[in-house]
Amino acid sequence: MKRKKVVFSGAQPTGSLTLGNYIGALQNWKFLEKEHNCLYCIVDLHSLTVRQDPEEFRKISLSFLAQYLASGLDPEKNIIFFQSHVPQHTELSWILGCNTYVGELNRMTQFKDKSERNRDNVNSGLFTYPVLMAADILLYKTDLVPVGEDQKQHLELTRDIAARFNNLYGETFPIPEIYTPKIGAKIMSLQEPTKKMSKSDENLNSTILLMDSEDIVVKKIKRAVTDSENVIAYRDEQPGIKNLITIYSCLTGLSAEEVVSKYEGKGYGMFKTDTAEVVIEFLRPFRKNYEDYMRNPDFIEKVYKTGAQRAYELAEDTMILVRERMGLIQK
Ligand code: ATP
Ligand code: LTN
Repeated sequence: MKRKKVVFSGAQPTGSLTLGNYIGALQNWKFLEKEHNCLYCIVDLHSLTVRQDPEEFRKISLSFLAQYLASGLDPEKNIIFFQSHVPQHTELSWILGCNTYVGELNRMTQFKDKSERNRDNVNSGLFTYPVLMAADILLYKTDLVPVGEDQKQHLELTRDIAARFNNLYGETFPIPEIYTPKIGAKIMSLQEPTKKMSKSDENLNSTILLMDSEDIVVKKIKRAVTDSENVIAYRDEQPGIKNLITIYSCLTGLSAEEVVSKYEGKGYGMFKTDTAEVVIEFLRPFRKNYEDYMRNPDFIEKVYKTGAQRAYELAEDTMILVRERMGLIQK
């Protein structure tokens, strides 16, 4: 029988998931769970590259797990776990780090951006962040990585590291492919629609959080920056409107062209009201599910403990091979 493809992805537990995270990544995670072996990780060690308050961090991490489940991921079908519960991630990260050049890491745009923004804490974890990400992916011999467009560069590096390892030590890792949505791979900030919507944005009006209340969603969409053309068109010259059309399209399944023709001749006011309605309709069941999961900490614990156990076994299989290939003495 043909081996099912392995899918791996993750998000950092910082802040709260945004509509950008959902449309760019989680919507595809759910789609892929049907026919693939999927691992969906909460990459808590990656979050430590920025200083976290320990109490708050613990809460956010658990809340992320509930958000994964609330967005519809089935814990029976998928392996859902915390990165820090499977120590092979950091072990492989060290080994891959010894096969990654400083020059390669220096080219990473996320490192440049994040070190600009955290000038007082440009730590070595921030620099080697992409190596840990490569380890996450390669540890499970992943074939497909569903992420947003901003992760393209990191995935290219992962592919280079995998190919280099295979060349030096023998065929070990499949070369993973990126999997992005056709439309919605980069949802933009509502306030600066030429910039990506990001959960760490300080301007709260820029992002729609999956946890936002209905009133807040209406306010944020009403305030979304548009332009003075007053024509609903899907084009780069109107990035604010284009972004709202994208959101509308991704949440309803209508194509961008269908959304445009539906609102032909209509004003921005009406389009924004309807877009807010579409978002609210989508968020309503999400919030209900989230609250149900948060009332059930035993279930949450069962999900992440089972997830870690299953992930550990797969990870150890790969590590036995990697240690062998590298000439490390087996335990
Ligand atoms: P941060 O601001 O903390 O860096 P983030 O919002 O970029 O966070 P991540 O945890 O880095 O979120 O990303 C989780 C997943 O969501 C990744 O696959 C990423 O590519 C995707 N993603 C993040 N923002 C967007 C966006 N605006 N549009 C589409 N996909 C996105
Ligand atoms: N760097 C990613 C999060 C991440 C990830 C991964 C995504 C860490 N490890 C492995 C896919 C596969 C981000 O979105 N910032």
